[in-house]
Amino acid sequence: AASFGINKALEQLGVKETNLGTSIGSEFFGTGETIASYSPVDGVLIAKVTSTTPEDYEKVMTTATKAFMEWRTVPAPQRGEIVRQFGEKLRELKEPLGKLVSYEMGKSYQEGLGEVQEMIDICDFAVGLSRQLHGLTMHSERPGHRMYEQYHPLGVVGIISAFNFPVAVWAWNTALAWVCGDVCVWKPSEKTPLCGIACQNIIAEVLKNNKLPEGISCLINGDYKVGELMTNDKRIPLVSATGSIRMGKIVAQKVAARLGKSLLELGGNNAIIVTPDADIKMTVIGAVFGAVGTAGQRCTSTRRLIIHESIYDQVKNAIVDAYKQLKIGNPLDQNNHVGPLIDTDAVEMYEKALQKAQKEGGNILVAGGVLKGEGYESGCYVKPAIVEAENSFEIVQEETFAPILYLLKYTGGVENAIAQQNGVVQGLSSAIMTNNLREAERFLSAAGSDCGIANVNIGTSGAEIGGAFGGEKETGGGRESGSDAWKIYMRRQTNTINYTTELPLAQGIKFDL
Ligand code: UN1
Repeated sequence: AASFGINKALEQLGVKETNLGTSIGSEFFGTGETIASYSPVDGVLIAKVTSTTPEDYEKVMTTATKAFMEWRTVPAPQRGEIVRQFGEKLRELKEPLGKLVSYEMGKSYQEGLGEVQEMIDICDFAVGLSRQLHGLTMHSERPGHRMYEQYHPLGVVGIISAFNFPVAVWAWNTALAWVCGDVCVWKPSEKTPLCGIACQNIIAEVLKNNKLPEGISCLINGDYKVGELMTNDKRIPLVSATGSIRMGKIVAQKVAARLGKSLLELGGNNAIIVTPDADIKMTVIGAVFGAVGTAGQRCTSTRRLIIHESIYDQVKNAIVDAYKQLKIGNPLDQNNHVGPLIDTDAVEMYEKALQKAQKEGGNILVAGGVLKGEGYESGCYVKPAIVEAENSFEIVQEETFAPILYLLKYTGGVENAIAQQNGVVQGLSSAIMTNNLREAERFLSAAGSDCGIANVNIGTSGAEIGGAFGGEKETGGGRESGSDAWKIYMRRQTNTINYTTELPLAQGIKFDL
């Protein structure tokens, strides 16, 4: 861990050898079993974190609930000021935090920095939003009456995040939730607990400097059992969960059983449609970054290319050529394009997926494989693979969190490509590469892509924070980040005020006493 300045980064972020993993602001405690965090970069133990026991959790929830009573009455623009200060701290610590993300999760340092940039961007967005939590006013049907609506703070928001965006997803939720007047309890992935400790240290300092109740930001750690404490907890009106479809179905049912709200960001099976009018050079860049960026571990990663038969060979050859340039290795070394997968379990899933693709009749164009030898000691480095396949293959229908790209062919009009693109259970991100206006508009129309994100001449990944982020069907339907995604973090109230001395009833009902 001595190389690439990791030790210094850990020190700057306040990450110790063993960290207490339950926290209310700057107070860290916890006696649960320790979770060891190994880096997929070099297989070295980075540090340990204690997990949260049910008793620890009770303490968190009691304090968080109390903190909410106070925080909800702080004017929203003042809450925005706290988020502004948080964004400033993130600017100061962008490099060490980006480095920790890279080292603990395995994405490239550039992408680690990009992730922290997303946190900074959402803070800026939230600061502006803190003066724009607007409701509408309506005209009453009754004389001397006025109607309007307000958005009030909701309560304690539970956040369950995944390893692949170990810091940004938390910030998308918290930055909005905090300006909305909520307090947050966060369970990061047990695969990236140190990113959680680092982020909590950053916000804790801001809360302390402003003498605010520290329960505004709480951290819990552990596996799904710790997450379940939140999904079953009536004191948590909203659970925001990012992860697999399997996890999302469990969370959704548990939260719905108590009529809570859930915001789900689940799997994607994102495709780029490449039409005869596509710019091939742009297609190659978009597709390759989409497929191998973050080693194929984004929920927006490009998993399928749906290519028109007339340009199929040309596109195929260009992409296969581009794959030859890819350098795989230590993600902190900026000469490398592709880092490791998160752990050896992920490597196993990747290998199984490739075997299955072949068994189902897929044609391996760029062979995968696990890398061995110097620099690959962690056992987590794999070669990005390309397989010619059919959309109907079972394995193509699944989201494999690894750099495997499936090439699919279509004939005839763009509607045939759209049918393949929509022909999966997931509905997160989608893209079309075309200079043909008719094709592009059709793709964006009501009869076009059924995804939450649909792009023209851009790949499937790398969404900006300003838009609402999320997807349809088994992706879970939640929306985070920009646009009006903030509304789910608030409770809506319709108010009708009568300023007369009469009490007329709505709908003209007569009720004389
Ligand atoms: C995720 O993979 O969970 O659009 C989120 C993107 C990023 C976010 C991905 N802004 O690729």
